[in-house]
Amino acid sequence: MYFCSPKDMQEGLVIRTTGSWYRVLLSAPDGDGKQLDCRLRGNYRLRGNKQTNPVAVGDHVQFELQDDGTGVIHDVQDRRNYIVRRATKLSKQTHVIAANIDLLCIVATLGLPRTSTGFIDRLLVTAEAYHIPAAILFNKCDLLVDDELRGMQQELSDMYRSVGYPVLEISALNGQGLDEVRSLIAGRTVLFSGHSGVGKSALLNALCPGLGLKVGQLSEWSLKGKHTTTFAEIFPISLTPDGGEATYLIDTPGIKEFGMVDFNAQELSHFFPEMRAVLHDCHFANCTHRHEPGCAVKQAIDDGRIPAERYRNYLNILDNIDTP
Ligand SMILES: Nc1nc2c(ncn2[C@@H]2O[C@H](COP(=O)(O)OP(=O)(O)O)[C@@H](O)[C@H]2O)c(=O)[nH]1
Ligand SMILES: [Mg+2]
Ligand SMILES: [Zn+2]
Repeated sequence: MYFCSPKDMQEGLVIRTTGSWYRVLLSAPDGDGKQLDCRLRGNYRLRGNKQTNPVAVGDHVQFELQDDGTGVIHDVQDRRNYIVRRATKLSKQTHVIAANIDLLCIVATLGLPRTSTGFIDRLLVTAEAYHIPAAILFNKCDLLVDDELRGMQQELSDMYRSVGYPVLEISALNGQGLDEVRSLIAGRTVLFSGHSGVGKSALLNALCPGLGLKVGQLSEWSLKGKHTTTFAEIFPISLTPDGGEATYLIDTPGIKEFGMVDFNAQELSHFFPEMRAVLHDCHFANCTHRHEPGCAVKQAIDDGRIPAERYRNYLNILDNIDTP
């Protein structure tokens, strides 16, 4: 039996997990980029038994430094949010992929390849369900060469801004909007998601030239190279040449697309902020906003307060829930 005084405890961020080892980045100001490997205290108890892994990438932990230079994790801070994967299709157990995500950046393109609003809305709904703030980056804006295309882009951007999401029109190729992306992500832990080919790798390279990601590869962007893990990993990057405040990129080589939350038909409209704002005025408390009388959501669509396209995508997702 021994007692550990608080001064022996240090704090850090879990950036990689392999088996029973956790790579921890020490918190500033003592940290200064220092990393060490930690194990979990032997008698560490899982909170509940629904999750297979007690510590995940993105967790803030308290650890005690050992004589051999490794650490022992004593405590894991409560998570602001986390994304999970089911251990198996039918299993109730879930594996936490990453925790404490500050921002989901959805990278989308009007063309080459076209990203549908249905796809964007599914990602937004998932982010809402996970309590992760989301932003949309429309890349390849250098390809908007005529008024018609520019008009289409404007309409799309306006629609998502009107329902409350930050939208940036950018080009990884010519640098348009990249300063805005830098301010959006600076100092935060960010997950990038979007179809293959929209320019995620090109964008990250443009933001942080040292990364050297392969562009034009079919596979999902991945920072690994050095390691061959299929687990999620966090990469501290610097957006300024002088190596200022770190930004953390989450790489999830194992998952094709950010997604996979189970929700029921009743909950779905709560994940559309513009519907959430009015649905308490629906006549029926369990309104699905399809055809019920006295529906405040349908009224808001008629009044132009809810974009018809968002509502169409809502109905599509609802149909998929009803007939999985
Ligand atoms: N015109 C244009 N092409 C881009 C832009 N960003 C990426 N690309 C091209 O789009 C293709 C796919 O880019 P990549 O970064 O590999 O996409 P990822 O699959 O999302 O990582 C490559 O041929 C890039 O050169 C952009 O802003 N404008
Ligand atoms: Mg890529
Ligand atoms: Zn309704």
